[in-house]
Amino acid sequence: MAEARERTFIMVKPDGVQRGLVGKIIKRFESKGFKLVALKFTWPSEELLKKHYADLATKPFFPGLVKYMSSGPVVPMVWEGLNVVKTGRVMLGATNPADSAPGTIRGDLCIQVGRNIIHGSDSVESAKKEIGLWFTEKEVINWKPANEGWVYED
Ligand code: DAT
Ligand code: MG
Repeated sequence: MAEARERTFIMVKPDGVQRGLVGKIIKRFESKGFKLVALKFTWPSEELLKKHYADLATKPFFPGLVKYMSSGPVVPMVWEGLNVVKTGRVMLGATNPADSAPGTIRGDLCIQVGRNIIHGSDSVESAKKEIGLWFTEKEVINWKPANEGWVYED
């Protein structure tokens, strides 16, 4: 299924790591049926985060955002599957956890916008940009999970 090869960039932010939520977050994407194709544990530089959030550079919260995001290790990942960018955003919930529906990751696991534990690409285009920023081509793995035929129709 060619459409099932869409990819998104998901990252557990420093507060998600410090709070021990990495496994829980990975589990949600795994249980859904999405395929993990890249993952690392890394303490990101301010330089990388400024590139990652370049679109928000003029926002008043930008300096605080970069400081928070570079305050500890994070878990960047690439997940693959049908409509994974859009569905991934739905699974994350609204940017501000005060507006995130219960049942979403942010709705269930955090309270404030400046500590919202997880990042997810907002379009296929930004996913491509973000994946290229955080991973080399070799680090993104093409593989076929044993259960794939049971997740998708023929
Ligand atoms: P999202 O992470 O849902 O894609 P975004 O791209 O608009 O949201 O913003 C990136 C991050 O910046 C967001 O996850 C948390 C932070 N942020 C956004 N709006 C903010 C605000 N008004 N005050 C503080 N932090 C904010
Ligand atoms: Mg965003």
